[in-house]
Amino acid sequence: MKDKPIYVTEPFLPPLDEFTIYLKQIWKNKTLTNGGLFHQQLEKALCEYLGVEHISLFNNGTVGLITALQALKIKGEVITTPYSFVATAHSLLWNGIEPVFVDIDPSTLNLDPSKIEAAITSKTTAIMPVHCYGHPCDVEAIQEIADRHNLKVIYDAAHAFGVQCDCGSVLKHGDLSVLSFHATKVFNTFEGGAIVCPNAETKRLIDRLKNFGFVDEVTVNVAGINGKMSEVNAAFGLVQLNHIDAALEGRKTADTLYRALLKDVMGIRFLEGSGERVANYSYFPIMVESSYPLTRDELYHRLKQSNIFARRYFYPLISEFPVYKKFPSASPGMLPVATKASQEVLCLPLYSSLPEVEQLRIVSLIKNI
Ligand code: T4K
Repeated sequence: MKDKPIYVTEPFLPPLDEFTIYLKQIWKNKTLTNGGLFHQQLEKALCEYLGVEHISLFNNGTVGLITALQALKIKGEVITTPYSFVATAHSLLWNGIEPVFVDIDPSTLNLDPSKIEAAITSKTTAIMPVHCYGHPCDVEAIQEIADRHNLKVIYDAAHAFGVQCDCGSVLKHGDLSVLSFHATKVFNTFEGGAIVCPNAETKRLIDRLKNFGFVDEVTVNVAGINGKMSEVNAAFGLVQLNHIDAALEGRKTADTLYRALLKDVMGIRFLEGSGERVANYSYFPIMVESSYPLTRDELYHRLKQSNIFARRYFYPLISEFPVYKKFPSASPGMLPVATKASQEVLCLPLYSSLPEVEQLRIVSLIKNI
């Protein structure tokens, strides 16, 4: 008999009866969406939990990214990383912006600040870095470059729920930060996302943009979109927030165990922990190097045969997809670190309810090749 399938992640589900209480309330109130009570409560609760001042909820992270670019009126070229989920660059194309791919830092797999300046042209208007796997970017170096060249910074913070840096929440950096609350994320609302805004005025603009541009019942002053989060999603977020610390603790335990078990395996390297900075343990990427007896893809398939569904996040690179290949900055020769990382990376299953016995099984498969 085959072992039970283990996926790269499993959504964190709080007790169902706690959610039912909220659903009954929705049935009673009959407000299903358009900024209802739970929407307002979740915005407030998230500001408190994350340590930020203004949040605008969205129906998913991708629409959040698209709207963030609209809010800042970004045009021309934007410098970004090829080592991310494709939604990062798609948000640029949907705004008619050319993505300019810049290589990543081998130790963090985030955009390498030392390579940014060489990619700036007269058309560059912004930088869109990603806090990949929840590891904070070098926010100070990026801001310094942005200030020097008068560029905006929009962080794709899809992986960075709850991540701290030396000066508090990493989400406070840049002009805007965009979170994803997709089912596969540390904190989820089934589908969902949010933009962290620096002030009330920007939040008001973004709130309008996500509601078709309505100022009031009869006034529309910008071409907005429908990016609203429903009451059901917001209610789920509120329930989940009550249990998020336990979920993060479960992830931390699993992360620690992997690190201990895999530390001396020849040819398997993993990223350093975030040190003093607080991580959220959202992924557990390993790099399968040439000294390991199998290639990354062979290991991926070998695990699959044993019903372990690890994932190659992020392979292929965004710059390798046909829709992006045409851009000059997509040339693999200019992206050696990202290319190597995408060929070596394998994200092992990591979630709060991952049983220790399954982790032991995964590690013994990796060790006993
Ligand atoms: N920026 C970055 C850096 C991102 O990583 C993402 C999304 C975005 C922007 C866009 O944010 P959103 O618009 O999505 O809010 C997944 C997610 O769909 C995507 O949200 C995520 N990043 C990306 C990294 O991963 P897939 O295609 O790999 O997901 P899928 O359906 O294969 O799920 C992976 C595993 O999770 C499944 O094998 C089983 C488990 N799973 C999944 C779902 C959906 C469940 O157990 N239950 C579920 O409901 O993209």
